[in-house]
Amino acid sequence: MRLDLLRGALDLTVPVTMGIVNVTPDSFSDGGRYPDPDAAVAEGLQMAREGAAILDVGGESTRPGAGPVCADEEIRRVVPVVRGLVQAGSLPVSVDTSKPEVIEAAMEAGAVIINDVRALRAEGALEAAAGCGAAVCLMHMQGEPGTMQQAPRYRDVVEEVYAFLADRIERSLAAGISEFSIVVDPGFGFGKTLAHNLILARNLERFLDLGRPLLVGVSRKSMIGAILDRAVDERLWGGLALAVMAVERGASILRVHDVGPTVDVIRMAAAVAGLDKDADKDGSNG
Ligand code: 7PM
Repeated sequence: MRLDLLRGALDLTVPVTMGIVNVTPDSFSDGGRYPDPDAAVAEGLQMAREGAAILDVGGESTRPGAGPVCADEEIRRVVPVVRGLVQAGSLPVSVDTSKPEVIEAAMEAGAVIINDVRALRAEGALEAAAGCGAAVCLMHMQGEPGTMQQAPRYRDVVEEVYAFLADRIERSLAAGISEFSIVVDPGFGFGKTLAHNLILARNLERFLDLGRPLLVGVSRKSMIGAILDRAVDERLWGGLALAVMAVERGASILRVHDVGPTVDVIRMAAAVAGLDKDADKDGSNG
């Protein structure tokens, strides 16, 4: 599988990691009002050295209960970090946003992928992404971040998420986005109970029928906390287990905080799954 970008393409024959670069208040250097773009850029470059294939910059907290951020504030947070990462070099940069103004500013600054937890449902977002030639990640979410975890309900979570993503693909194509520039994501934790998340993980292969690369974001999420009774900073191993299972079920992009460990896990899982042809041909002992 391949993902076409505005400049170049990303080979997804072997799954890759997308490193999470947060520029939200919880990641500010003073723990308060001012984001530190240099620190965020340094974090991103470290992830690049650890083997990330994409860096995902986010300025709007989608934390359950988080308040909204205006477009100007989001642009002030995100654009300096995108510029810094793009100037430093090699990796495609994606930006986590739903707002047309931010999509345009981010693409202008050199981003090539728009990762939207609202799947471009905001007024003008589809047109903005199509107009700038962005590749897009379309994610499923039930409700809005502030209230989505209050009472998630589905008749059939897999089929409802599938139908939603199929519809968002169709609308993206109609807006002029190339099919080869679309990624889909079932949106773990976004308006889902633990049971819903487990059913989605178990049935991840169903989403391959959409014909597009699958992105999975489970890194440090509450589904790991709920099963293992672990705090956020103790969820690495649970996340790595889920990474193995996601690769076995056909995921192409893993959105993670811990790039280095995830790269090792992907390489092992991909070698066994037969995705890494070089590993199969290797004549060395081992
Ligand atoms: C608080 C709660 C802070 C949740 C951050 C989050 C995804 C994403 C996020 C995902 C895609 C996190 C989430 N999650 N984009 N953005 N897929 N495509 O845990 O699963 O990172 S934010």
